[in-house]
Amino acid sequence: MQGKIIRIVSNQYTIIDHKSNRLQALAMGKVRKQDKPVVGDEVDVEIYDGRYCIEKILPRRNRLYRPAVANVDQAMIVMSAVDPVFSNVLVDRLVFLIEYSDIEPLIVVSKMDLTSADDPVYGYIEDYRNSGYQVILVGHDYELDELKAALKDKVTVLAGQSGVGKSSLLNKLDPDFALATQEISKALNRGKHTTRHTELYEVAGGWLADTPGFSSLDFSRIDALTMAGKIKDFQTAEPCRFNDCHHLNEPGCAIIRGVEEGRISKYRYDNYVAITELCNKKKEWEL
Ligand SMILES: Nc1nc2c(ncn2[C@@H]2O[C@H](COP(=O)(O)OP(=O)(O)OP(=O)(O)O)[C@@H](O)[C@H]2O)c(=O)[nH]1
Ligand SMILES: [Mg+2]
Ligand SMILES: [Zn+2]
Repeated sequence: MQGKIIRIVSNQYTIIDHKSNRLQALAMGKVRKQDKPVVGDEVDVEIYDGRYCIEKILPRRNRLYRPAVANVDQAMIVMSAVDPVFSNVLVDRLVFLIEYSDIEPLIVVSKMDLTSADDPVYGYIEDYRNSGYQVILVGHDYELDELKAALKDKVTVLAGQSGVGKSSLLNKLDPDFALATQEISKALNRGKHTTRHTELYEVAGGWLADTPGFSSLDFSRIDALTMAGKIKDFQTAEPCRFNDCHHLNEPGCAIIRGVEEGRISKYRYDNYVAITELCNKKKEWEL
């Protein structure tokens, strides 16, 4: 049978099958030797001697290392409208890293209750929507229906700087989830050996990783050309005729023309240019 790993504690794997049954399994030695299973992995499970055993990891669509999660559908970027003030630079750093990892970004703007009608955040929200990103607004007295619909049936990781309201949002989405993650961080802080523990929690009919990701914002191992190829608005614009174009100052570049003609946002293009300076500093395998 097949299922998804949602929790790993040493060699004990909690797997949920397609009928939402939870079962406890062990990993066969050969599976652990290849590439250790991580939460989010889809696996084949067999019964040996009356015990469930993971026989095989199915091919991964993508994989994150911090937190270790496979087959991630989307990363929810939480950015507050104010306090701290909305930063398109930070949003784009996250968006570009997330798209580079073959994961769909979902932008959630929090603390919208603290904005007045003329807040510049409304312009940014429109720009990101025009660029092809889903942007959901939340705050005190905001309905969470749209966010819940976006989380349903998806594996989601969280991203966003401190103080933007990630915990408050989770607490509102599902008080049980917030409690569960609090208990875990307490338990982990108690011992000296704070083992890394990532778990997928069922929230709004989907799966949410309990540890936020993309906190390092390190572009040094990222190939700028590959990154450019995955940025949403760089793809929807008429494609660049140079397949090795970095879209920086190449004459005849379609992206630069898109910026000049207003189809691609100037500040988002500038964010891209600034980030390319941080790329390709280290080889993928260097530590
Ligand atoms: N007005 C308003 N305040 C909010 C909202 N969401 C969060 N806050 C406040 O913002 C502060 C930070 O919220 P947290 O949920 O702790 O932020 P966090 O992203 O979890 O921060 P870290 O755990 O440090 O990463 C708290 O004082 C919250 O009460 C909101 O939608 N509206
Ligand atoms: Mg928090
Ligand atoms: Zn180009």
